[in-house]
Formats: sequence, structure tokens, C-alpha cells
Amino acid sequence: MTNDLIRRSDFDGIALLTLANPPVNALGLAVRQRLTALTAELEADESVRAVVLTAEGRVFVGGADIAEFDRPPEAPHLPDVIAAIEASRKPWIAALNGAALGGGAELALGCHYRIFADTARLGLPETSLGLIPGAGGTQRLPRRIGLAPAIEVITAGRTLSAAEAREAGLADRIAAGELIPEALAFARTLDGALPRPASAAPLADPGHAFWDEARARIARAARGNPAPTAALEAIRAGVAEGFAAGLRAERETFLRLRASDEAAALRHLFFAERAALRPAALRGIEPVPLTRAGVIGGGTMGSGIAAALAAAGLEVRLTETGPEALAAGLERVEAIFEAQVKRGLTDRAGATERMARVTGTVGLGALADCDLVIEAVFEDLAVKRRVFEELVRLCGPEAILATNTSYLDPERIVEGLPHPHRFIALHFFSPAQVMKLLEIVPLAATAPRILATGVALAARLGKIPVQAGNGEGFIGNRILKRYRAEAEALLLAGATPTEIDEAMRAFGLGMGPFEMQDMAGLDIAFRAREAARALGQDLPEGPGDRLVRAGRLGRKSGGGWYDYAPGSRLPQPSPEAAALIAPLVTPGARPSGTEIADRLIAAMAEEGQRICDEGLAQSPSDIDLVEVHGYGFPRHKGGPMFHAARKTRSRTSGA
Ligand code: 3H9
Repeated sequence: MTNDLIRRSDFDGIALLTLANPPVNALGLAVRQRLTALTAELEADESVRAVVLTAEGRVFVGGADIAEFDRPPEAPHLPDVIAAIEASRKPWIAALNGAALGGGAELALGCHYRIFADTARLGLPETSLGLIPGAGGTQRLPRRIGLAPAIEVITAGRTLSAAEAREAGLADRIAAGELIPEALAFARTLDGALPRPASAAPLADPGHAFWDEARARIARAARGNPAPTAALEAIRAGVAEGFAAGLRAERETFLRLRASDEAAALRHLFFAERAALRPAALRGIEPVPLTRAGVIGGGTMGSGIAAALAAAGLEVRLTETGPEALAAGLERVEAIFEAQVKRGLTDRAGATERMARVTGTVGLGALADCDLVIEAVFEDLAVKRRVFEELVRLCGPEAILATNTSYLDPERIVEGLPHPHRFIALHFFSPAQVMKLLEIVPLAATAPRILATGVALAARLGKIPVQAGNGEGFIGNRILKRYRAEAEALLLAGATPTEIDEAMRAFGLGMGPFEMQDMAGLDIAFRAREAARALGQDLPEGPGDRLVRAGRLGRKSGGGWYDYAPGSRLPQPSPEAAALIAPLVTPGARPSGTEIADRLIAAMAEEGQRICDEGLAQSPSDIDLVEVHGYGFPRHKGGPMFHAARKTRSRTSGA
């Protein structure tokens, strides 16, 4: 069986090796063994003048086998496999049929020549897995394309298209027609000629200032992931001490990072994200094909959803209640596409095309022939209910009707309405055109095909779908509620909003809980608490209630947990807020920075576990996906469940 991993066929002195290790031709142990044996065999075979290495499928090589990284490395190691190819007396030509990523790019760089199919690309995404290239990438790429471009590709995990690779000097050819015949023909023209090896290319040291600036810039962008700066150091070692020393530094760093918590966290997310896109329970269920989607409501959420759908190629009908509201909604959509052009996410023509897919209409009449309608109106049961009553009259029984509610019970929105198999909740996160999370909440009667369509829609929008049970706040907002309650408990234990926010930023979140509430406004949660009190719930007066009663609603009222100078977003400690909170604080030991972060993350993980135990999430890794993609939890910490489990493990193992 192993021998099938790489097939050899000979064409008049040219050996063609075809790697076939689906799904992505990863360079697992068996492939490395086979490649090692073949390299020796071809070296000794006098009938062979050159070797073309290609692969089957849409990918050339997706890298090392990530699944092996939880175990100790096993020989033959990839750097040695590649070194043997580079040292061959016969030219090796990599014929890239598709993406060459990570170890795959390094394998291609170790070959003497590279021919790209025009759809092929080459990249070193290791830093996104908390690693650095570990098979020569940090040494060979700078020597092939120059120091500054290589630093960018490696530290940002950027991928070069075939045209960019050609421009950079990495692609000797881009195949105009069929890749393999062209690669074989190219091999024949070489007549055994070998280029100067990458190791012989000189690299000048640009000096301290260059490295210091690069380090600071890369560390800022890495937001706590140690890999990008570690990659820079490996590149620098090779520049300062030469190719061989650079390879040793690279390997040492790669192996150290491979065993790190950050890399384990990023691997966990890599597999969790892919599993989320292919839920086992939906295997074999065909989603409904979608071409036309309606979005009801042109506010921040509705316009963001409309923009996301149009960017993914769907024809969108955006509806509002009147012409003014509609014009404002369409302007919001347009502004989103403008911003995408500015950020380089699309070009002007792309933005025009996206906007052309969005039609605005007043009233729901134009939604009758939509395959999918997403309601994003005011968070009020009666209003949403009226929308659905009208939708079921207008749309055919097969149209999928979705609510984007955050806190209402979707069952109550559609209670008693006909054809309940097609109702579902699709909970987007704001801004919907940016945030990757989509919570998908099937109702009791939702058909599996409708659920599968939600998952397929998320994939099409480039989002991560997480199936949530229909409980209050679904997954994310329920955990948020608990997190906020714990943050307030910390306040009452004597920590200040500044200390708590700083602790969470130091942990890796973009914002702490109090600055976030000041940004969003304290009044929404306050009103929810008051409503619960009116219904007889016994909710003690908390610090947030005291602030709102004193008119401190957050940034919009000039102050909340913090004070803000007029026109400024910079939170300043607030003596007034402190005085309002003070009567509630219990005297005693005040929690420290790490205790604060530990308690807040533990609260999230505990709530996450409860959600799993209640059957409202499919797995702990789904909780992690929700927090990472919906709430800014740092990727390199893997999510609260992963983080908590890892912490418990290292405590019990005494590490
Ligand atoms: C590395 O190379 C280190 C070296 O520098 C040094 C070594 C010494 N390994 O994404 P998809 C699985 S680090 C194992 O849905 P697509 C994936 O889990 C690596 N498995 O397909 C999924 O499995 P399942 C650096 C892998 O067509 C299936 O393949 N490389 C690997 O949308 C399909 O995946 C990277 O970071 C792997 N390397 O996209 C590249 N890759 O079906 C990571 C994928 O059971 N990979 N799987 O759910 C990718 O970016 C995409 O998979 C790729 C294909 C673009 C290749």
C-alpha cells in the first residue's frame, strides 16, 4: 500500500514521481520514507537524467502532516529528505499542480527548478499554526527571493500566486498548457544542468536598525503569537552565521515551538474549524442550492448580512419599511464595499459588482421568490412575529426563513406558522461582513436539509458555523453574560475596571469587559435586568445598575465604567464610577492580574461545560470556535475550553 503513495513512471530518461496521499498529499512519515528510498534509487539509476516531482489532486502538498505534531518527530525528518534532493547530481523539477504550503513549499524550494500550473501557489503558513517553517523555508526562501519579501511571506504566512512567484524569481516557468508534458519537456532541455544551490546565494546583513524595526512591527501584528518573531530570528541567524547555522537555528526553534502550548492551541483550532464545516451528523445530506436571498432590515446588522451575502455571489434583496430607511440601509452596504476596496479585500470593479447584486425594496413583497430570507429587524417578539406571519403568506413552502435574533426564543417567533421544517435561526455577529462566527440554531421542527444549508451557507460566506441548541443567549451570549457577571464579582472583590480590562488585554483579548460595555452601552443589559425584575426575578442591585441609574450609559453618554474626554475614546479611570461602586465592595484581599484572568477564563469554561452538558453545544471545541471567532478570544490560547483543559493537565502533571 505504502508504495502507492508515490508512483514512479519513466519517460525516456526522465523519472516522473506522482505523490498521491489524499486529501492534501501531506508529508507524513510513510511519504517521507518512500521519498527517501526513491531519492536514493533514482540517484543510483544511470538511466535517469532528471526527476519531475508532482502530485495528484488540487493540492501539490499541504505541508507536513499536522496530525503527527502531537507525537515526537520520527525519522526520516523532512529537512533531511529535502537536503538529499538538493544534493542530488540530477536536476529535480517540482511541477506544482496546486498549492505548495509549508513543508510542501519547502520541498519545492529544495528542488532545483519549479514549474507552476497557473492555478498553483506557494506559501509558508506555519506561523498561523504557532510554528516556523522547519524544513529550510527560513533559509532557502530569502536566498531565492530576497530578504524583505521573504520576511513578509514567512512572518505573515502569505501565499504567492503563480504570477507572483514568477515575478519573485521562484517559478522557472508557468505552464501555458498541460503541466506534466511541459515539465517533462523542460526537464529534457536541461540536459542535466544544475543551478547554483540556494545555500550558495549570498545574503547581506542589513544591520541592526532593519532587524529592530522588523521585529517591533512583526511582534505588534502577531498579537501574542510568538511564532512570527521566532521566524524572523531564524532568518536573521542564517544571515549572520550562514546557511548551515541558519538551518540548525531553524530546526531548533521549530522543534521548541512544535511542543509549545500556543502551537497545540492553533492545531486544535485548525482541526476544529474543519470539523465544524463538515458535521458528522449531516454527512450525505445535500444542502438547498441558494441563488437569491432576502434580508429584512437595513440597520448595522442587516446591511452587514446583505454585504456578506452579496460578496459571496448571492443576489440580495434588502428590504426596509420606508424609502428613507431603505436609502440609509443601501448606503451602509455601499460604505462596507468602499471600506473593502480601501483595505484591499476587493478592487473597484469587484465592489461595483457586489453592489449590483443588491436590490433595495420597501416592504416584503419582493421576497416572494427568494430561496432564503434572513430577518434582522428590531429585537422585539411582536415585531419579528409579524414579519414571519407575512413571510409565510408570501414565500413558497420551500423558502428557508431565518431569524437573526440574539436573545429571543426563535420557537416563539414562528409558533404555529405553517411548514415549520424550514424555520431556523442564523445568528450573525456584528459587523456581519467581518465576524467569522455564525451560530446556527435548528428549531424542534427544522429539517436536516435546512440545517445542512445553514452550514453550507456559512462555508460560502467564509464563516465558521457552530450549531447551537435553542437556549437563552445560544452559546456565545450565554457565556458573555457569565463572563460579565464574573467581571462584576471581581469588582466587588476590590479590583478596578482598569485592572480587570488590563488583565484581559494582557491575556490576549482585544478589549477588556468594561471598556467593551462602555463601547456597546450599558443600557441594553440594564433594561433586560429591569424587565426580569418586573417579572418577579430577584436580581440584586449590581454596580452596572447603579451606573445606569446615575446616567452613566457608556461612551455615548460621556461615561460609564470610565470617563471620556469630549470626542475621545480613551477610557480614563472614573472617580464618580468608583464612588458609585464603592458601597458594594467587600473589603479583603484584592485579586491580582493573573488571578483576574484565571477567574474570568475559568468562568467562561465552566459555563461552556454546562452548555455542553445540557446538550446545547455539540462539543467543547465548538465553544472554543464561538469564543475565538465571535468574541475575540486569542487564537493562540485555543479557546476557553482548550485553555482550561490544558491548564488542568499541566497542574496535575506538575509541569
Ligand atoms: C509544516 O508544513 C511544517 C514544516 O514547515 C516543517 C516540517 C518539518 N496535515 O482545508 P481542507 C486535512 S506545518 C494534515 O478542508 P481545502 C484537513 O484537516 C503545515 N491534515 O481542504 C481536512 O481533513 P478532514 C503547514 C491536513 O481543499 C482535509 O485535509 N501547512 C493538512 O479547503 C482537507 O482540508 C498548512 O498550514 C495537513 N498539513 O484546502 C496548510 N492540511 O477532511 C494547511 C489539510 O478530515 N492546509 N489537512 O476534515 C490548508 O491550508 C488547506 O488544507 C489546503 C486545502 C489549502 C491545503
